[in-house]
Amino acid sequence: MPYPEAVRFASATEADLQREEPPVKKLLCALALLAFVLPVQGAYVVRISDLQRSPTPPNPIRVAGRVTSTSPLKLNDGSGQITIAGATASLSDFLVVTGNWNGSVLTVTGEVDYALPPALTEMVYIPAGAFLMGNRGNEPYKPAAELPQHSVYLPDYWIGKHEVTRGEYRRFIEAGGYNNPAYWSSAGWSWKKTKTEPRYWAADQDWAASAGSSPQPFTQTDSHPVVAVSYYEAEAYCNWAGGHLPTEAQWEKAARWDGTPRVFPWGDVYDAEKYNNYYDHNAAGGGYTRYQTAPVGSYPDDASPYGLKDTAGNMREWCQDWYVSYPGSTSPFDYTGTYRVLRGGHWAYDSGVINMARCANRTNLVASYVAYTCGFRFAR
Ligand SMILES: [Ca+2]
Ligand SMILES: [Ca+2]
Repeated sequence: MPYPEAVRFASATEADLQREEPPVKKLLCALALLAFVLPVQGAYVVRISDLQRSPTPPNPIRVAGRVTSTSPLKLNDGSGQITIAGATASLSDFLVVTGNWNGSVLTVTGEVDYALPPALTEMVYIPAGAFLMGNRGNEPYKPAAELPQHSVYLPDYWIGKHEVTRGEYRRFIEAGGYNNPAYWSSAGWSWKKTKTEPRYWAADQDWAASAGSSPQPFTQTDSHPVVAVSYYEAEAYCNWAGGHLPTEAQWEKAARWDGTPRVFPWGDVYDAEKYNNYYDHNAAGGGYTRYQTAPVGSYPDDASPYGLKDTAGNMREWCQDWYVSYPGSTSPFDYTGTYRVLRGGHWAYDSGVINMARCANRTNLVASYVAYTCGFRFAR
């Protein structure tokens, strides 16, 4: 086994791993995703995307990637995808397989390793089951894009309790992931070009001054959310960390479901003081100086029934879906290939502040969009 900490998901909970792993071990685990670029005895280790450029490596070869389809089995490493024969796995499993490549299919001949390093962040387990997605119809705003409310069944999954922090994103950068095309989609890699870090990465910022107001300088710590990441930068981090962006359905269920859907994470009544937005006066969010993010989890009331923090405010969050109307919509639309969805409100001024804090709210942007209101959450 090339992966000292290879973990089959069912054998340990994320919480167990978080509790029991000493920091050095956790670091080793985080680096496990990088291990497949190192030679493994008896098989050439090949990046999936390289199979398109160099289609006939000597067999057997060893590849790693995430399962994006189970029938046929397809592995994706963030920049390429191949079909696998002779093995089965579940959607989103991270696999390392050894086999023979014939130019279009890899037939597994060796063992199948499941390798998921512990997440860098605390993860919340959401059990399988159906929930009601979309606007309840009696909410203070009823955009057509949120209708109709409909039942969605989701298999169980894990989602970050917090938005991804600067400290976590720094690990990705320092491990070389930001500059490794293996973790980027081809569109993301061509967008990134020479960038070496997200915009507004410097700790000291003054977004009030840059917006033409009186200065309101503040310092972003490692506990503050990473800001101004494009969809591509969020996606690459998730690939490196062995997971993915939440789907809209995963995000919404975790943000509001309590047997019935809440309008806001804390309940049905709006309160600007419960979450980090432009009008609250919580000291963690700057008090009366409005132009700043807050360390994740600073607002105890911005908590969903499952325990997720900051789904109403702080950063709005990229989801992996294209922006498409719900089944049965009377105003159908389909922005597949154009707009990605974001969920939740954010810290900055927006005239739709109450509207955006609702769990059913959907906003959308092109994947390359960079703004200091946009962050993300990690799921697997
Ligand atoms: Ca605020
Ligand atoms: Ca948020």
